[in-house]
Amino acid sequence: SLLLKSYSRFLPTQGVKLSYGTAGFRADASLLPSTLCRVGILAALRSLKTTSVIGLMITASHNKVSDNGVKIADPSGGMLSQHWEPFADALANAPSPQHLLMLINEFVEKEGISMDGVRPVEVLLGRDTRPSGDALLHAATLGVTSIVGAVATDMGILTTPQLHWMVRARNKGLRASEQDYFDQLSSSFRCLMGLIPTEKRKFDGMDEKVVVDGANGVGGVKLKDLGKLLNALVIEVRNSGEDGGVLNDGVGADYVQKEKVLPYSFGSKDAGIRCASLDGDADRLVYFIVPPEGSSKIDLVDGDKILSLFALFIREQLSFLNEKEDEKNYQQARLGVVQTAYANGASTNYLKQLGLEVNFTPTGVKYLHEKAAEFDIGIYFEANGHGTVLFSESFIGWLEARNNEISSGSKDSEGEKAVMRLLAVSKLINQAVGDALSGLLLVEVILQHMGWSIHRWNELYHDLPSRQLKVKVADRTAVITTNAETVVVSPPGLQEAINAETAKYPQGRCFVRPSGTEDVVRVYAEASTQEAADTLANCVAKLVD
Ligand code: 16G
Ligand code: ZN
Repeated sequence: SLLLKSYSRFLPTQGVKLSYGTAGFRADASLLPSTLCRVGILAALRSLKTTSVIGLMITASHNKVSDNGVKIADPSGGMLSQHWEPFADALANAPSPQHLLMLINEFVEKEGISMDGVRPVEVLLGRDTRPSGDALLHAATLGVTSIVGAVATDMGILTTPQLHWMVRARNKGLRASEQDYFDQLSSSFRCLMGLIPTEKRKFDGMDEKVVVDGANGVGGVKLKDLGKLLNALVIEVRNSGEDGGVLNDGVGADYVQKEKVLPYSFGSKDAGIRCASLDGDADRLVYFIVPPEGSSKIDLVDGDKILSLFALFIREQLSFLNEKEDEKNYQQARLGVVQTAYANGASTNYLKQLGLEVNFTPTGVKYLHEKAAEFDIGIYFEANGHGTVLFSESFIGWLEARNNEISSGSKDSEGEKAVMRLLAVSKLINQAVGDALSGLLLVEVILQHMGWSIHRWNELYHDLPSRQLKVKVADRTAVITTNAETVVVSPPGLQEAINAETAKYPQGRCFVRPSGTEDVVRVYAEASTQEAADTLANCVAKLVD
C-alpha cells in the first residue's frame, strides 16, 4: 500500500535503541531520519486524537551540532502527554514497515482514534539552526502526510519555546505567527516598563545594557529581532552564529552553568556588567558576572536565582492586590514555587524564608510544569535555567475583569497597578514552556522595577558550594529513586551508606539519580565548603560504582 511504501523509505538503524526519554529523542543526526518520519506519524495521530494542532520541534538543544532530536508539543503547548511516550518508543524502534503498520493499527484502535479523514489534522513543524534540520524536516513531513488529510505546516527556523507558543496560540484561536510572538512579548514588556514606580526610573550603578551569549544558535538571532522592538533596553548579542562560531561549542547556557566558565568572546573587558547566556534552542537562560582581571571564577546567577527574583516580584504584586479588604479581592491567589533536588539549598531556604510554598519534583520540565499548573501562579525553574511562570485560567479571568474596570477608572493605586503588572507578566512570560527570550525580558524589567544591579540581585543569598559528578555504570536502571529523586530505594543499603557519608559534613546534602539523557548515574553534593562538597561527591560516587 501507499503507507508501506512511504514507511519503507526510512528504516531504523539496527542495534540502536531509541528512547523518548526526558525530552524527546536525541541522537547523532545520521541515525534520525526514520525516527523523524515516525514521530511525524505520531504527531498526526495525536492531532487526530485531540482534534487540535500539534507541534513537532527538531532540535538537540545544548548537545553538539552533529546531534539532533525531536519532541512533540501537545495542544496546550506543553510536552507530549506521558501516557503516549511508550507508543513513541515502540514506533521509533519498529524494525520493519509491516511491524510499524501493525503498531499503528493497534494503537489507533486502543485509543479510539477515528481515521475517517474528515477531521482537520495539522502539525506545526519547527527546527533549530542545525545543518541536519532540513533533511529531518523533510522526513517528518513525509510521516505527517502519510496520514490521510493531514497537513504539515513548516514554521521555519525557530526557538523551541516559539514553536510551543505558536501551538498554544493556534489552539486558543489566537494569531500565532512569529511576528505575533514578538509583538506580544514587546508590548507586555513596554507595559511593565511603563508601570515602574517613578522614583525608581533613574538609578545608579546599573547598566542599561545586557550582553547575551547566543550559543551560536537560533536564540541569538531571534533576540536581535526582538531587541529592535524595544527602546528601553539595549541588548548586545554575541555568539549569534553569524560569525562562523560552532553551535554550543565553548558557548551557551549549559556550558556556562555546568563548567562555571566564561563563554567564548567574553573577557575581563566585560567585568562587572550584566551578562546572560542562552542554550542552543533558547529554552534555558542563566545570567553571570565576569570577574575582574586575574580571577577566573565567574559569578553564576542561575535558574534558582531567576526563580527567586520572579517570586519576590510576584509576591510583592500579590500583597498589593490584597491590601484593600474589599469583596473584589481574589480569594487568596495561591502562589507556589517548584524546584528539583538540584536547586541549591540556599535558594530553597531563601524561598521558604519568604513564606513561600516550595515543592519538589523529579528532574525534567514535564514534571515541574505539571506541578506548577496546580497553583493560581506557579513558578518553576531548574537550576540549569529552564523554567517559567504559569497563571491559572481562573486567575487570569479575574485579572482581566479587574483590568476592564480599571481601564474606565483611575489607575493610581498600587492595587490597580499590580493587576496590570500581573496581567502583563502573564502575557510576557511563555505559558507553554520555559523560554529564555521571554525570561530575559522579565528579568530585565524586574531589575529596573527594583532599581537593582545584577550584583544586588546576586546578593539575595549565597549559593552553598556544590559538586556534580557522573559515574559510568553497567546498568543505570539499577538505581531507583523516590521522593523527587532524593532517596534511593534500590539497590538496598545504598541510601543508608549515602546518609552515613553525608552526616559527616556541616550543611551536607547529597543525592544520586540515573540520568534521563545519558548512560550514567549522576551524583550531586552540597556542603559548607567547596572541599567538603567535592569530598562528599567523590565518596558517594565510589559507593555507586
Ligand atoms: C533534559 C530536560 C531538562 C533536564 C535534563 C536532565 C526538558 C525539556 N529537558 O534536557 O529539563 O534538566 O534533561 O538531564 O525536559 P539528565 O537526566 O541527563 O540529568
Ligand atoms: Zn534547550
